[in-house]
Amino acid sequence: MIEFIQADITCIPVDGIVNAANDMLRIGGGVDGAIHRAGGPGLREDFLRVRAEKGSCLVGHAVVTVAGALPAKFVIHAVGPVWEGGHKQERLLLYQTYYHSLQLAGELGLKSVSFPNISTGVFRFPKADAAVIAYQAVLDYLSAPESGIERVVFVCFDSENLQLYKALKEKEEYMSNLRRFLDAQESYYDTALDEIRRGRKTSHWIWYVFPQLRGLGSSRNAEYYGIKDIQEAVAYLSHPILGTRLVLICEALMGVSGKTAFEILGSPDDFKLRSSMTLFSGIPGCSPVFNRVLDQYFGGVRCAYTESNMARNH
Ligand code: AR6
Repeated sequence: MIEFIQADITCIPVDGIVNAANDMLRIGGGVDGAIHRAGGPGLREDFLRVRAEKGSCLVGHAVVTVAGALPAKFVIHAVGPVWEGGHKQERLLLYQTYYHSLQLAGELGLKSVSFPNISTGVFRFPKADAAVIAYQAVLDYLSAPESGIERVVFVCFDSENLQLYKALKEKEEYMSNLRRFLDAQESYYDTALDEIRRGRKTSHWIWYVFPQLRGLGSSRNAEYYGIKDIQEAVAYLSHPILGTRLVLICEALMGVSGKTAFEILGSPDDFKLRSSMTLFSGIPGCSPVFNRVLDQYFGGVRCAYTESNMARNH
């Protein structure tokens, strides 16, 4: 279960409180300062022990201490990324910060975990982006088979963050259905990228690496991996792992020279690529690479089925 409230995180009883720490494990201000003040000497002593032992913590990862006087068993000190404009993998790193914190909590056997809005204070991560990433990471983790966590609470300090999380609740169904792509790509994405880089697809992964609108094909895979509508396509592109990977493999396609889509992918996968690019190039604010693929491989001609169905369910 996912909850969101506006409160001081040090006052909410849970098994594990996640803290927004820094890579040098220096005790800072913001929520970090509040957690250390409320945790008192018990937390401080354990934190200094962990810092002496580890020295630092990588961005996207976390260290664990006892919680001292806080209403919790443990504090998970997670290091989010500093926002530097969005081109230094900040989105992926923030996703990993949440995901790794939950993995640690799961390993400790915790049932309930609270999060502040990591990186959105001194580290300047845009709040709306950060909320989508945090929510997606939690949904992905909770739907993983190894998850034993029953309750995640996003503790927002300000009302702006609270409103952002409330709005995401309505998109939860779309965001949680993306797990099917993560599972499939875990085994096949690297192979797919490698085949594209070598200019010849030799195995079967088209449905979940270049997703298309549902209804285009009638096979089990086409149905299962079919994108339901534009909202699901938007959620797919906003996913820090799935969206990044789609752009990356399209860039790899653009790096293949002197071959047609048919020569690289065969048929009908060349048409599936065109449908996928038609779908994703229609999402506002998307990467320009999808249109470039359409131009280079299809002379700019788009998939008519996809276009008309996108118009219908928009
Ligand atoms: N409870 C819940 N949320 C809080 C609280 C609180 N008591 N206090 C602040 N927030 P920040 P960062 C919110 O700056 O951006 C520290 O110095 C706050 O409104 O605490 O990840 C560390 O040592 C904001 O939305 O963390 C690092 O060096 C959110 O917590 C650095 O700051 C995060 O703001 C980490 O920066």
